Amino acid sequence: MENKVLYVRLPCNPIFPIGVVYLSDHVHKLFPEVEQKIFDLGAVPPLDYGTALDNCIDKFKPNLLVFSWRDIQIYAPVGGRGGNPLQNAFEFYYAKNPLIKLRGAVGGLRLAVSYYTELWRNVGLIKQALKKAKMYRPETRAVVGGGAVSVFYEQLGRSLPTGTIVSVGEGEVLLEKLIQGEDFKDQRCYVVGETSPRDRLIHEAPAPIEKTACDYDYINSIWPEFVYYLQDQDFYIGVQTKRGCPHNCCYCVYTVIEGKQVRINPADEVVAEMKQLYKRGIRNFWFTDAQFIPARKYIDDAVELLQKILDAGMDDIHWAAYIRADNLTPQLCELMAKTGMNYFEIGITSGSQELVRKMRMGYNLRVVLENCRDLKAAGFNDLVSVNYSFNVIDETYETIRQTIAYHRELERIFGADKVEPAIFFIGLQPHTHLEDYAFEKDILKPGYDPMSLMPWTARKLLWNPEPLGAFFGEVCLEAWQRNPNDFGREVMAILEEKLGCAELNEALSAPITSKKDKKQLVRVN
Ligand code: B12
Ligand code: SF4
Repeated sequence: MENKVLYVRLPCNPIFPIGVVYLSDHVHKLFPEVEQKIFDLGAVPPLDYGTALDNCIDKFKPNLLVFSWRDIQIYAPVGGRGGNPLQNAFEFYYAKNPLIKLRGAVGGLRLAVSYYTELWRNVGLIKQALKKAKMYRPETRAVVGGGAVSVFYEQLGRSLPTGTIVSVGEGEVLLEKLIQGEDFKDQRCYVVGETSPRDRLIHEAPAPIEKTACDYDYINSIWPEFVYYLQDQDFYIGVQTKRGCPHNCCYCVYTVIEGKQVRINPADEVVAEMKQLYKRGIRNFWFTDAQFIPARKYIDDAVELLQKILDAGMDDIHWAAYIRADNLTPQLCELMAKTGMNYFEIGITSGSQELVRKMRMGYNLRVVLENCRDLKAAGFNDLVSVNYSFNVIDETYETIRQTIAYHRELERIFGADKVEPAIFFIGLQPHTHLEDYAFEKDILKPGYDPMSLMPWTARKLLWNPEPLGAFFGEVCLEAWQRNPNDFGREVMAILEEKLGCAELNEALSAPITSKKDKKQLVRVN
């Protein structure tokens, strides 16, 4: 019997399901005879998930179920699906007022319930779909992948049905092999109940495939609900321009999952893909790369792409991306402004060069400032989100003062209303340098469950260790109390009131003082 592939994007906030779109496009280009369908639970009301999925399987009768699971970790300084997770956790851990502590406990409990409910619900949907599909085609297989699965592949396998294939990273080649009925053991995956994840599976390099423009006419034919995402004029549709990141930031696992080898999608193909969306009325694009300009050697590729976007006549678009602002030139800045970049996120994590070095981020903060000045001079006048994560490694009152000095300088460059400090606390992820550090410092023991939301584990995973943990806890609580709608700026203001602000030059210099520092630097290089 012929192969029929059903892509199920598991429930998610309304983010364009670019992962399943690219996978189905890839499969179609290789096997045009294979019938495919995309079913996006992100566009279905929660009460209808089960019935809608059953109906879809009844009609389509697939023999390969491809489940895409995007996100699991919910710690963010913003309202999440079950409330504001960071606020609840901090109220519970740090509030002195017993009523606020109680509110945090109740909120935290609500959150934990919603977190575990979501996990169980997604696993339940996978089981339900597999059972249903097997009624029509007993040979049906389920394969799960996506961002969340790539991070938590070892843990998620425990609750999935026997025989489910759990995939890490890009899924194109694995799907090719499954469709051809070939052996797929060499792929970055394992089969629940049959094989265990290989040691260092996550560190294996992804397959070097060259991406071509996604064929959106075809996508529309297998996913009629696609138009749902075209209706909202403010919506940013994902377009990937490259894969991989050569950096080593201590808390990031994506440099491993996507690999350190940067693979550029040809600019003509990216533009051809954007043009199809443009013709359908899309004017907002999110370049979903881990980093849009991962290193200086990719500046020319970014220039080529942006120039080709202009040449294609798409001069009324907006775009956003994660930008390593240490890799800009005046020419690139000009193109960025001209092509309509109206939002970007810089993840410098700290404004102290010394800490940036210790966290292995590879940023030169002085260069970032110079480039930001170029960007402003080129006419960029929109919003910049600067991601800070306090208290990652060796934070002191002095390094906090330096971060404030750095942030104030960014405000002088772009305007205080244009620079949004996004205060994140790192959610510890497996297979990162930070996890090794936590083992070394005895903060976590090998074998801990990185997905646990039990208060005693979550307290360690939501990275805010003592001696400064309680201090940051109190600062954040005060910020939520004073101005919950402008949390990041309020945190900066309170920190400055309490600690003052360093000289900018202190923030930008990172003296190597000890042997230990030197050793660390060698390891970074
Ligand atoms: C760009 C991005 C964003 C942008 C998205 C913009 C947009 N309009 O698309 C923004 C900034 C908005 C964002 C926000 C968030 N993000 Co984000 N984001 C990313 C990033 C960098 C790229 C995602 C992407 O689109 N990649 C390109 C597409 C093509 O790849 P893909 O979807 O992963 O699909 C490929 C593979 O995963 C695989 N695959 C996918 N599905 C399947 C299924 C099967 C069966 C198989 C075999 C393979 C497979 O094949 C696909 C093609 O190669 C990733 C990290 C990363 N480098 O991937 C984090 C990431 C997805 N984000 C993450 C998170 C947590 C969030 C937030 C929830 C953060 C927060 N706490 O607020 C928010 C909220 C998102 C929401 N749902 O509301 C996590 C999710 C995992 C987790 N820890 O739970 C990631 C993985 C980062 C991380 N390391 O933790 N994000
Ligand atoms: S630059 Fe970004 S994607 Fe690359 S390793 Fe650092 S945090 Fe990860």
